[in-house]
Amino acid sequence: MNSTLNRVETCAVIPFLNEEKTIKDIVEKTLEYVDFVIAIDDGSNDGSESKIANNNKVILIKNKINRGKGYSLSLGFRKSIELNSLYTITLDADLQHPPEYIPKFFDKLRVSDIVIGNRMHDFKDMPAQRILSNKLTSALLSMKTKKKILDSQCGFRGYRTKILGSIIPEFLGFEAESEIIVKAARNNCKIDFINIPTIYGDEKTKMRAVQAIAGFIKVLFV
Ligand SMILES: Nc1nc2c(ncn2[C@@H]2O[C@H](COP(=O)(O)OP(=O)(O)OP(=O)(O)O)[C@@H](O)[C@H]2O)c(=O)[nH]1
Ligand SMILES: [Mg+2]
Repeated sequence: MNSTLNRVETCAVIPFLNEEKTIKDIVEKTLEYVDFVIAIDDGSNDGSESKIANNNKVILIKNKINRGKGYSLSLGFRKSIELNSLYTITLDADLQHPPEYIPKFFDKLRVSDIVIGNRMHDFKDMPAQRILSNKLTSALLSMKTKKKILDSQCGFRGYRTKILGSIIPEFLGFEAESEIIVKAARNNCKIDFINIPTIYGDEKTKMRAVQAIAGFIKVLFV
């Protein structure tokens, strides 16, 4: 069978947990730039899912219980592979990642395997502990991968779908985003960065510091 038949060009994977204020907006805005949105409801209990309008361009995957961002990303990646897409974008559901930047990711993906959003050129609005943790984790991952990693924790990314099979995360939580970088470097993927704005509003982080640090340390040893 010719694998170019029925090719979907672009998918966006949006994992979310209790984002009832923003999920409708982010899904609708993202659909302006991609063929399909794959939204993964990771055990939300605030009715987020019901805010997503019925649309045959939205594929909703539901975890009965909360499994973690890494686990949810892996489900989204598998679905995008199954759809035979060319490019896969990931973005957060809390409106920190403006969908109007998606075309810039596609442009860069013509010459890269993975494109990661970089916020570290603009940190006036970034909380101090995030500046510190992003700088530290990026420096450690740069040493581990021997590549210049500018913003290791940014979830706004673009991937050539054909490389996703080799970087699907095994870690379940936020540390999966670091694991992906390690696997990509190991598989000689071409990793690039594009500047995106740093946006922090009144949203509350769902990241738990102790869990995130412990997870990151484990990734350093894979
Ligand atoms: N699937 C899944 N997604 C989650 C989970 N926790 C958070 N998310 C989603 O992951 C995205 C990022 O979560 P945040 O809590 O904002 O984490 P962050 O952006 O890395 O941290 P901040 O810099 O503090 O904003 C959002 O879209 C959340 O809804 C989870 O347990 N499972
Ligand atoms: Mg956030």
